Amino acid sequence: MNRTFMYFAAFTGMGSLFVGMLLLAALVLGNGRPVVATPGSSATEQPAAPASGPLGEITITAFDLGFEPAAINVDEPGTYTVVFVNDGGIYHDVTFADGTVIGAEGHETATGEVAIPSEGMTFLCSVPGHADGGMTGGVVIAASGASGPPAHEEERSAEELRDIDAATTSQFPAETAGRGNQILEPEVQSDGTLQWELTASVIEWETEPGKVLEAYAYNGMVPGPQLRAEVGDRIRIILNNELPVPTTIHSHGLFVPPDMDGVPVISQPAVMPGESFTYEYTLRNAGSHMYHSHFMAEKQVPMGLLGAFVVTDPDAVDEPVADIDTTMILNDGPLGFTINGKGFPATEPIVAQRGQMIRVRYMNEGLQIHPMHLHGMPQLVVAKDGWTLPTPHYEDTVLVAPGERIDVIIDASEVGAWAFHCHVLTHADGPDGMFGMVTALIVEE
Ligand SMILES: [Cu+2]
Repeated sequence: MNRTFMYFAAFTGMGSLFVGMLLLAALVLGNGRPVVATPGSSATEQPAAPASGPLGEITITAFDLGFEPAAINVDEPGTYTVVFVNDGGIYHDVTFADGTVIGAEGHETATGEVAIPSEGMTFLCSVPGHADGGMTGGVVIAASGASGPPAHEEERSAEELRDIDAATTSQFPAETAGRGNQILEPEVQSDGTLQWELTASVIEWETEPGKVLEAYAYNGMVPGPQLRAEVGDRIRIILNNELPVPTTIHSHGLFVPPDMDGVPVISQPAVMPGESFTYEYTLRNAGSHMYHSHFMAEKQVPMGLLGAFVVTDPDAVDEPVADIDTTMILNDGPLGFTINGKGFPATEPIVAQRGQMIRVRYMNEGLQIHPMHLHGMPQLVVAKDGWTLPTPHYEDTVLVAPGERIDVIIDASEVGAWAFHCHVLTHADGPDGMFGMVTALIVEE
């Protein structure tokens, strides 16, 4: 894959540039070190701290998604009052490494206390995905020198910033264990029914090199197996639940009978651990669809219980022609910001020959919007939620909201390696360079 990297090296400057912007912002906005000695009138006893009352005040401002300042110096260990200003639009918290949590709804402020030990302490936002998105920081004791939390961008030289960014990007596409979204061929029954068996279980999933996380998976992969069939097919999905919790499967975007819709109580009982449930119906509408858990979905889907369900119509007259047909399943949450279950540099590039037409089926199974931006070539938007658009149109940044599927056609006209990433920049770039929702389109001559 050396050749891939050589192409890709051409745009490694993107990460450095963004980190440079962060550094500049930190220098401009960094409002000194807001540590002011105050009498400890409202002190509570903190056994871990050498002093009995707050030594001063630390102000941490949260935004979507980061902390300002992210690196805080205090003069000595001890208890500090923390003023947590949430300038973001959604709930954030500051969770210190000792378990102290101070949270606030959007545009609100909360106050608490934290005992900073002599070695300093890191903090993050505990809302799933936010730490990966950049909401991390640390408090260091100024007098203690080099010990303490990892260095932050303010403390790194330009050469270090360049090298840290390059160290990640040069691994692309990095090897990791497991590959999701693999096509699962159905077992064709004697009556013609296409049958798939999906077993939900807890697995360990490597999202980036060395980053192994607990995940929920169908058939041991995240995303689950890709199902493909045609309009008019009779299909059967047997769900086996080997999770320690109930689950169900909802077929997202498909016409189904109400008792096959996968919503607990409304359409079926929840499928308990050790139980199975069979979904069976005839496919009535083509398009890029999905299947996913509909039980405590805010946890189970980000944890990995999701997959692509692509239905084609052999009689369609308006179907765009494509040489390469690929799905890009977007997710965010406990597994980080991922494309097809992996974060950069473990994402897979799309490789095409010049002149080939590529169909990308975006599917957003996450909790956040992801505007997917391709460098070098426009994207022709041809379908939304499985429905072909009467008038396709070009975009260079295609917004994919949670639950949406957007199909695009890319004419691979420009030879080279082109960055392909979510343009919520905190989903794609951070203090250590590019990560998360970044991949590349490589067009070969
Ligand atoms: Cu995004």
